[in-house]
Amino acid sequence: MNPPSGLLRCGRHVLDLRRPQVMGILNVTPDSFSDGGEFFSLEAALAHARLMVEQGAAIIDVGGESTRPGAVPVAETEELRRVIPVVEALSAELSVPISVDTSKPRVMREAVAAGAGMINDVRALRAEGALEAAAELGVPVCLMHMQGEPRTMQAAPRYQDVVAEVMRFLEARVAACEAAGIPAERLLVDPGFGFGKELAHNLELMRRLDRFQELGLPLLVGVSRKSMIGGVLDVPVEDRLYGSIALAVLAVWQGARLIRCHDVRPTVDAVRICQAVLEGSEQSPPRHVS
Ligand code: 7PM
Repeated sequence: MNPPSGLLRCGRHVLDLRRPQVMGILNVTPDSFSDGGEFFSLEAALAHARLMVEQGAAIIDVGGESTRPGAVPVAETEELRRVIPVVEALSAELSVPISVDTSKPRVMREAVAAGAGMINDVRALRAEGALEAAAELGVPVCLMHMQGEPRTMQAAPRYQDVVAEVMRFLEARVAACEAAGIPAERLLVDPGFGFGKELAHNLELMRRLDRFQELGLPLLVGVSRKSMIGGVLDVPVEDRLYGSIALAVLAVWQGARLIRCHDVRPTVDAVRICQAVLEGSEQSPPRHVS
């Protein structure tokens, strides 16, 4: 893992993963943060990021490519146009690091130049030139498992043993990173809930999540509002908060160190309660009183 320290240097910030933390999601796709009409509002996106930090997010994940099942790829120039102004504005003002949710080497480079302190890649640096870019940039990288590509990944995902196969994939990507000059101390791993997985696969990954601790790297988990909650509860995306919290607790209980989510305040409370039980005491001071 990153012990001995548990501290991850993200550019000019340090992310403390000695205890589990929350990553707030900031989507900068055209369907988010409308200006009241059909245009994306930079101010609305910035205000939402500020709110998530006030609510206890330890890092903000900025993404301009929709990786939703069935989504079509976004052109590089369009992704840059969406992401870079937001990264630039946020990194200048926030007290927490920014991660950039991208698979494109040029977006990684320009985002880090604009102040991003981490790369979150759902393709685990498999794109042409991505390993080299990440090695050069020197920031931490989250390697996520996905079977297939977003456009088609939910068509017929198949596994013999989903946990073993996801583990083997992540081990191979960690090895590829090390060979490219990215030390393990700079890596996080993520089983990629919902990315080329059916409900039963997602449930099994969560049931056996503790196995991923064997990799010895900090584990990131993203389950917020995902279809596996809809699959169990049969509720639409706007009614998935309680299911998201339940999954976040199961993940932290089994060793996850970073929970990627939309609803930061309730997730931070749940993570802190879970951690208090794991530790036997609540050590951090109250965040808000009344
Ligand atoms: C629609 C459906 C839009 C799903 C966006 C999504 C993860 C991630 C995403 C994750 C890491 C979402 C996903 N999910 N990065 N990016 N891990 N590391 O639910 O699980 O946000 S996009």
